[in-house]
Amino acid sequence: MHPLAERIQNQDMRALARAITLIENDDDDKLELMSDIFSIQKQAHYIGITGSPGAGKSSLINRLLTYIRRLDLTVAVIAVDPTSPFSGGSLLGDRTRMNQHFMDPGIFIRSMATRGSLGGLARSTKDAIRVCDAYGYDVVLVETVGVGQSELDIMKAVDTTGLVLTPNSGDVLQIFKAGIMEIADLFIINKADLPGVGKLKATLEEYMMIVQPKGWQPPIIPTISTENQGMQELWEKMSDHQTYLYETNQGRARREQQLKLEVYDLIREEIWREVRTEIEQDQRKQEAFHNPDADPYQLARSWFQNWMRKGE
Ligand SMILES: Nc1nc2c(ncn2[C@@H]2O[C@H](COP(=O)(O)OP(=O)(O)OP(=O)(O)O)[C@@H](O)[C@H]2O)c(=O)[nH]1
Ligand SMILES: [Mg+2]
Repeated sequence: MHPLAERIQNQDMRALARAITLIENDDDDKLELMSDIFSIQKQAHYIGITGSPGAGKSSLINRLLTYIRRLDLTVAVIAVDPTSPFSGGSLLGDRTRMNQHFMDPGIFIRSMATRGSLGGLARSTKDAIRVCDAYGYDVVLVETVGVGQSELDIMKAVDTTGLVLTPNSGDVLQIFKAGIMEIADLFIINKADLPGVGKLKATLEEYMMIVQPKGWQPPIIPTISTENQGMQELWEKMSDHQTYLYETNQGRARREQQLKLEVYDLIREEIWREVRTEIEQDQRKQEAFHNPDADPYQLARSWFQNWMRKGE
């Protein structure tokens, strides 16, 4: 077993942090580590919290953490790419908001910024979630700003996705266009102290009438993070969704689909890693890039076939 995996199994928090760094850096022994991590995987509930910048995701998570801890469950929080231009410097804000939790050994908080990695942001995040799971956390919460494809992909890798909306912000249409509505398992109307809650609720209900989801009906939960309101209902609905996933055929089908996508992704990453390494180490191939008239289709095809033949 990979030494880091063994230490993580023994709840060594420094090993946990090291492993996530190794994942971020796309280290050579990442796959070996992850395979070992997978073999010690526990049964954490993976929860994604997404929504527009400033919707109150971090404030909400902060309150939820307190609530979950009172139930004697342990929690890891992964804040994805908080330095992106979309959420400008909110890590500092998150630190202040979640500060009270830093001394609690039942809570682990970590941010990730891994745009450059081979498998992409979603891949690295999923690996980081698994490492937290192997460590033994009961719940793994992931915060992302719901823009871009990679954020969408992250949400496909968790069990339960909560979409945070705010009344009167007019972000529903944008979120709708970005395809985020479809992946939401829970609609959270945060800042429910502001006017417009009823209207937003009606819009969401209308939306659900049109799409008519089979099986799970996403509940609409109003919350006021600043006043610590709605956390009990939110947590209950999250738990209900986890039960749904494990006890129904639709839930099982969804997990099977996730497994398939993940295997495809990993194969793609593996092939790309190998082919790219070979091309980068081949002087003659590198020279071919200097020719401005080179046919990219022809190069890609012949080099790929080249690489395939080598494996025979
Ligand atoms: N009125 C009101 N304000 C809130 C509520 N929840 C959060 N806020 C405020 O909204 C602002 C943004 O909160 P954050 O928790 O940083 O939002 P976020 O979604 O994590 O933001 P990013 O990570 O930057 O995308 C802060 O000023 C919060 O105090 C709420 O329920 N009601
Ligand atoms: Mg935040």
